[in-house]
Amino acid sequence: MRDFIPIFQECALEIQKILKTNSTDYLAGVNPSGDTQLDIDVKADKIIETKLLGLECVRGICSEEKIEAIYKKNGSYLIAYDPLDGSSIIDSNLSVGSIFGIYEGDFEAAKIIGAAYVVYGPRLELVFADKILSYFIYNGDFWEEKKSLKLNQKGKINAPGGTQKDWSNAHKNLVYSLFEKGYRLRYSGGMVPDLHQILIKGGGLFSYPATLNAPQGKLRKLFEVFPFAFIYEKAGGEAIDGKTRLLDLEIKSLHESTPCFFGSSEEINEVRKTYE
Ligand code: AFP
Repeated sequence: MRDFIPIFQECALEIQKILKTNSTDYLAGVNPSGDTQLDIDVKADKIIETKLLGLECVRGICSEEKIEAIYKKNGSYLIAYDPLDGSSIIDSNLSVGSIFGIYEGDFEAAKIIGAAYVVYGPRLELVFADKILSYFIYNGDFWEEKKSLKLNQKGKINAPGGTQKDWSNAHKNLVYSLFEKGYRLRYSGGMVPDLHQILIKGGGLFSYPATLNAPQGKLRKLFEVFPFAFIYEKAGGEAIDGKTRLLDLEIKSLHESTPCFFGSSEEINEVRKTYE
């Protein structure tokens, strides 16, 4: 499994190059999840597809940018990925990311056995989880492994996603009650940097609830939610849809989304009290 680390690192370096040099113009179409597509979304997707399908151990891939999964005859791992998450904030030069989930058998939460994400920011960073969580920073020559990341029981960050006027009253109360307890707003609109920040600072809450305009939330189970749920649990945190553990959810179609909450135990308990 750790053989994927150098592969994800190679993808990260290639994608970082196109981020620095290519245009951030939108293409005419939308991807299968309904988001407008950028030229670099498609290029990043191709880089990852080529690398992953070239590996003997990979049996199939599916991407947020593709309607269907692609399968080969042999191999044992299935990889679901979001090649470039945060397309709508690239033009403002904020950090964006790539997200990977490694599955064995089927593209299902119960079958996830590893996950990773890359942060393209002022620095290039990779977090990889299988049985343990590993954290790497690229120093210009090679990837240096750093001390692993761990969530405390409680943090100070409140990162609430979604259109606020479309939040339920219960959700509004949850978000505002955290501010009243001293939590600080930290939200960029990129899932990767927002969740990375909570991990780096040791705790907090990221929420993307069901809203009036998105009753199933916005974030996709396979490409965004399950990989981060896996990583947060490995870091000692929790990840739920309000009531149920995200990694216990079923999935009916590749591009399905779900409400989701990621954080340290104390904040997730507040979410449970609100939603149960
Ligand atoms: P884009 O890829 O369209 O920019 O969406 C990013 C994203 O899927 C995720 O990275 C963010 O957490 C979430 O959307 C932000 O959504 P809101 O702008 O609705 O809060």
